[in-house]
Amino acid sequence: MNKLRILSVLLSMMTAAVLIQPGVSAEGSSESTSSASASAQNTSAGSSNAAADQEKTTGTTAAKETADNLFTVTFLDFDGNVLYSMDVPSGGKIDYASVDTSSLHTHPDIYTEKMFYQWDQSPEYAEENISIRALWQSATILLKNVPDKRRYTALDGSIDLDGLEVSITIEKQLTELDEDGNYKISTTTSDDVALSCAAKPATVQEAFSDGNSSAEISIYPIGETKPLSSYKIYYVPDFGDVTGNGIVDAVDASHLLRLYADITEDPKKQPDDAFMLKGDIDGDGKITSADASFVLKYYAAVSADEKTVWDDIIKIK
Ligand SMILES: [Ca+2]
Repeated sequence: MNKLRILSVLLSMMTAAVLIQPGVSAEGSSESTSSASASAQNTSAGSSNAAADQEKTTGTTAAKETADNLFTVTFLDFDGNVLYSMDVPSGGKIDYASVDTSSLHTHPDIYTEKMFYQWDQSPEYAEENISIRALWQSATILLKNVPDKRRYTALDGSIDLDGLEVSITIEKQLTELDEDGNYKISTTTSDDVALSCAAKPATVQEAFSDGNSSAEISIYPIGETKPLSSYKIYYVPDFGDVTGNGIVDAVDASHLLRLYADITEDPKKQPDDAFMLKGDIDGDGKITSADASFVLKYYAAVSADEKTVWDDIIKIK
């Protein structure tokens, strides 16, 4: 049912807001039920004959005998098709609460939830035959940015969600019409829902537990079973060791500088992806002197304190 709990929560909050409006409220409607049937009984009591039959007859059937005083209230779905109709005695309260709008609750796709929002009009009493149309509200969750960090140099810690951007757009059909005669739509977007998401696997250890050097991380709204999106991360234990001799030192820095000069001269010398994972230190997609500088910085820091890790030098992406 609830594919996207965040959406459901938001939508139910909005629905609660709608429900306290006069004429649409559940309380108001239950009042209207008793008032309508009271009015139906009054009608039958008012007819001069059949006083004896009256006791055996329900208020509703009694009302139907006086068809002149009965109005049809037709409830339409979002597309204008009949959802439900009821006969209400003239002047009787319209029982909005008896209209089941649950069939209007759909998931057009896994990112979107659509449901009943309000009626285009909500007269309290039946004074004519009337069609009342359902207006919708929808919530769409959108992943704008996956987390920044793609490369991990150690197997400890959690998957870093920094940079994750998720937004929820809420659209509501209003009762007012635009110039073309369509219901106006209000749109609000909320961007502060990134904290409602979780990564699976959640830790670096788990992600690379199969021994591979790349892994797929999925982003889920918390409590949901369908991911919003997924992205690839890499385990790069030899980060910065571009010469591949097991240590990161000044030789790696000069190797990067030489490569930078070579690429500048001949762009075809662009290194492969595997090299870029460990050599493009700042993650800008290019090998430049900046990468060489970071390697030197790391080398100097490790020489001074062997506990230095790459994340002390630069936030690796
Ligand atoms: Ca770079």
